[in-house]
This record gives sequence, C-alpha cells and structure tokens, in this order.
Amino acid sequence: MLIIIICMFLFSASLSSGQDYATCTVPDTTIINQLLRRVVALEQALQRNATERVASLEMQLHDTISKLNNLTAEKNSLTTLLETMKEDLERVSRKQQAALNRERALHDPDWHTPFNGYQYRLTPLTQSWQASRTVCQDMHSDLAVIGVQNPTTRRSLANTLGLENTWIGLNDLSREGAWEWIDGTKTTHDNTQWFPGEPSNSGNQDCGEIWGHNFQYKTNDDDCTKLQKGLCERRLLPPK
Ligand SMILES: [Ca+2]
Ligand SMILES: [Ca+2]
Repeated sequence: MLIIIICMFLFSASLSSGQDYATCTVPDTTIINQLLRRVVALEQALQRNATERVASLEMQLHDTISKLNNLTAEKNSLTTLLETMKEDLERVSRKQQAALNRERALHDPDWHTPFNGYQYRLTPLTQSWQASRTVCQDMHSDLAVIGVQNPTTRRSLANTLGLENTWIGLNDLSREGAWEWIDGTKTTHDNTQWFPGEPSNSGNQDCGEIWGHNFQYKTNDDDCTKLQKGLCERRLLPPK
C-alpha cells in the first residue's frame, strides 16, 4: 500500500518536474523515509492549521455571543427606561388634565363652590328622587351627602341656592328604617339633622330631603316619587 502511495507521489512529482518516474520501481529506503517524514510533517502542519482555525473561530463566536448579550442587556435597559419615561409622561399628562379640569370646574358658573372642596348645584327640573339622582350622575356628580351633613355648610348652600324641599343623597330603600347616605355611611346624630318627629315614614317615605327655611333646612323623609329638585354634589379633586 505504501509503495502504491509513493508511486503515486513520484508520478505526481514527474508531472510537475518533467523527470521520468513513470516506471515505478521500489525506491531507496532513504527516499522512502524522506517522503514519509514529508507526509507526516504535512499532516502535522494541516492539523496545526485546522486546530488554530477552529480556536480562532471559537474565539470569534465567543466574542460575537458576548456582544450579542451586551446588546440584549442594553436593549432591555433602554426598553425599561422608555417604559418609565412613558409612565412619567402619562402621569404628568393626567396631572395637567386634572388641574385643567379643576380650573374649568372652579370657573363653571353653573356650580356653587363653598370652601369644603365640593361643588353644588340644583337639578334643573322637578323630578323623583331616583330621576334627580340620575341627572346628577349624568353631570359627573351625585345627590349631596357631605355638604348637607354639616349644619353650617347646609345653611350656606340653602342661602346661596335658595333651597326649598330638595332631594339629597339619603334613603332607607334597602330596608325600612335603616337610613344611610348614598356613600354607604350610616346615619348618626352628628351627620343627620332630622326635623323633630322625622323620619316618620308616613305613607311609605323612603327618600331624604332638605326642608325649606321654615323648617330650618332640617332633614325629612318623603315619598320618593314626589317631584322636586335635587341637590347635586361633586368633589373638586386636587391635582396629584
Ligand atoms: Ca321609610
Ligand atoms: Ca316624613
């Protein structure tokens, strides 16, 4: 086998050098050894080149992966920063919108603004308690609770708005005699100033109203279907 390889090598050499090795005879041992050493050296050189090339490619791959990881981390960091900036922008926008809404509300001529952080107005038509409440809710408010629990504020509202019998946010619709404000607060001696003898539930009275001047603007229960105006209340939210 080795002789065949050597013959092939000699034939190849004859083609490149022009020397005639066409007749392949068994060469001298020295020549064979020289050729063998050249083959081994060539093989070792090829092996070294391949190893170095693989090592170089591995380093390049490692470097590329490292850069990719760095870019991914940078991208994640920028994404987080972008989301934070977006949230900050939205918060500022909401704050500006709230301040704008508050400013508009403060200058809304249809609403009265006492000093308790709320605004008040009467519903335009005489309606049932529930219909009056719906009108208030359509104006982003509800029937009054806070302003009519405090005697001083209630009297101020009565004088300013000219309150007569007026629906407020009070009822015992859930259970007879269990009076509560529409914000869920139970009635107490301090937060509900009933006119003496009230609530009477006379003929089934489940909705609360403020009585007029002659009754010191005290509270009474009345038939919920009675047609009268309601007192709407909305909170002036300070910007956050
Ligand atoms: Ca009742
Ligand atoms: Ca009554």
